[in-house]
Amino acid sequence: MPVLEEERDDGILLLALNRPEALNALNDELLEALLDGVGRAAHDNRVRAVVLTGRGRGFCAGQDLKEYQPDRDVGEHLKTRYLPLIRAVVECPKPTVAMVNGVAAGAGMSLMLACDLKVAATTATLVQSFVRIGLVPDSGSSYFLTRLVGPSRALEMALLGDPIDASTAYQWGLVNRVVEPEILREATWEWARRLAEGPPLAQGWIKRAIRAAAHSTLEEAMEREVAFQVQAAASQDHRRGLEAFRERRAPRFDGR
Ligand code: LHQ
Repeated sequence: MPVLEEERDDGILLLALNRPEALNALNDELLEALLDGVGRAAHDNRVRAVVLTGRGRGFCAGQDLKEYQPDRDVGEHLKTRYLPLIRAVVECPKPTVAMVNGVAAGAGMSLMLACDLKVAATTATLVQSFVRIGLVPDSGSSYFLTRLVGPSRALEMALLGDPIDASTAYQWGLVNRVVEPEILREATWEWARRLAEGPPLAQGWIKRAIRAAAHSTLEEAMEREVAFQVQAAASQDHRRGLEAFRERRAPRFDGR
């Protein structure tokens, strides 16, 4: 069985971590498959939205601690595998959705946080488990967490290492939507389908603008908005959007 399963449904690409016996912990093979999968999705015109999920009862338990040896060069491991993966998800021009079916721990939570939208099952939990094994948040967790929940809650999660349930994650703004496990796929698909029908060029610029705004001044953000808007306004998708609005019908976007 492949450690990463791929399913395609029109413009939606599902990447499913498939090591359920280890709650989809990340070993070298899975890390490589994920980086390859997200990288290919970025360049494949048929892919218009990417959904990440886990098979079995977990989303992702972070680094596989059974395969990991502490005498290994951790810095090198992070820099050559984890950081490129987080960058690839954040910089992917297609919208990414985490379908959080179960526990997301350590770098598994970082991976979830790197996605643009998060739909969680009521049974999902999030845990900054690093401190429990004497480590510190990595793979973007300190960055994403602090921006999403503020330093006080970020410190609570990172220092205590206690799991939070899906409803707390929703109240704190760590996930966008919480649904019963039976309808997790349906609810995720509702959004993924809409994203896959959206204007790809504008979506890419929206991602870049919002991500960059987190560390920009108002002036810098507005300048960036102008630059992206000039390009968006010159697109065929924009003309199609306007026509559809005037004719009171749904637009068809194709990324030109
Ligand atoms: C696992 C794992 C796992 C292997 C559950 N590995 N088998 C990057 C690079 C370099 C240095 C290190 O750091 C990093 C980044 C990181 O991600 S560090 C953080 C690594 N992850 C963790 O510390 C989480 C470890 N796991 C847990 O704390 C718990 O398993 C959680 C809270 C995720 C789930 O708890 P439970 O629901 O009670 O499940 P469980 O503990 O019974 O696990 C089920 C099985 O999955 C079990 O195997 P077994 O054969 O006994 O049934 C676990 O051993 C296995 N598993 N996480 N990371």
